[in-house]
Amino acid sequence: SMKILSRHIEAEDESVPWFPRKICELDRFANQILSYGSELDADHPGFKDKTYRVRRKEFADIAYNYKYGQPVPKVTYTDEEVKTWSTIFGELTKLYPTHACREFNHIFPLLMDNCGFRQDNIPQMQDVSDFLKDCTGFTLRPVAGLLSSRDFLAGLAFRVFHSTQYIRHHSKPMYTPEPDICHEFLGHVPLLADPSPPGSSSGVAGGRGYLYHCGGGIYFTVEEIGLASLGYIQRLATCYWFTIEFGLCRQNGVLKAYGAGLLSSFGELQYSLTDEPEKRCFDPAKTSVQEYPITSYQPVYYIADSFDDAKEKLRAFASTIPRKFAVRYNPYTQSVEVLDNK
Ligand code: NLE
Ligand code: FE2
Repeated sequence: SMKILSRHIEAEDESVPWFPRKICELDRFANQILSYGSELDADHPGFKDKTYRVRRKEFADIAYNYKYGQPVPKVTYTDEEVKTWSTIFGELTKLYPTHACREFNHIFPLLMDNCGFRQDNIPQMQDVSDFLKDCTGFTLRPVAGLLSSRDFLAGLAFRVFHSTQYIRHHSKPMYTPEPDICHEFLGHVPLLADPSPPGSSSGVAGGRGYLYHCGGGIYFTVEEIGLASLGYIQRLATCYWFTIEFGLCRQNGVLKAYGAGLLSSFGELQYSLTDEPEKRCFDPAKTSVQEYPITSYQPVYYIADSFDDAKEKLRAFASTIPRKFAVRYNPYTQSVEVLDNK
């Protein structure tokens, strides 16, 4: 059986990189943003737009300065930003009834009733975070751009979802390779709010929380942090990509989207359910090594038979990963405990 190591005894193996043990230690990720951040790449739609770049810098500064426990600063969105949101919100809400999985459609009206989801309003992050906290214990914290998979997944272990606060450039509402507030709020938030108890066998509900917390958070993140090999992080991140971000599922014999990257792009949401892209059965051993583009529609999607089935497969896969020590999350102290395997 396992015994808890004192917090003072560090994992001495230097091959295990640092990872957060306390929720406040997520503050250390703030300055570890990859590529985009406030420095936009040259082919980015906002690259030549001076005003947009300045605006992105403002959002980046909010995220850099944010510390655990503070309220997320309110943002007054410009008319142009609200217009972009409106276009996206309008197009997506036309598609959701036919294209989104049933759990998503069940939750969506609650967001409209409780946290300011409207076509003419970009919701405030703190309001959305408060609502999620009531539903599932998840909270949001602002992030300037892309975190590494390892950092992002580590946040999920604490039920903290790193969320961007800026909006995509107005010239390309249909699809963006970067996460933005539309992606976070319209794509991720609805299923993060799904309160069904873990282990419930009814669809995404339990399954989804599971993918995130036990799958994305615990089985998928915190345990793998004990691994020496970063190669595994890559595989776990790839499973995340093909489920949480771009997953399709079959409901009553009909294909539906549950991946956030689809649910926030009215271009790719439509495309994903046509015959054009290839569809394969979700199988972590194979899915985890699938290559994928990150700046265009996906050529291949993986279909989950049911969320319970996907969850079981993920769990079985995660248990095959060798690790040096196990960990568990203690919700009372919001900390990760390292367990000795002896
Ligand atoms: N392609 C998505 C969208 O346009 O909303 C964003 C994906 C972020 C991983
Ligand atoms: Fe995402």
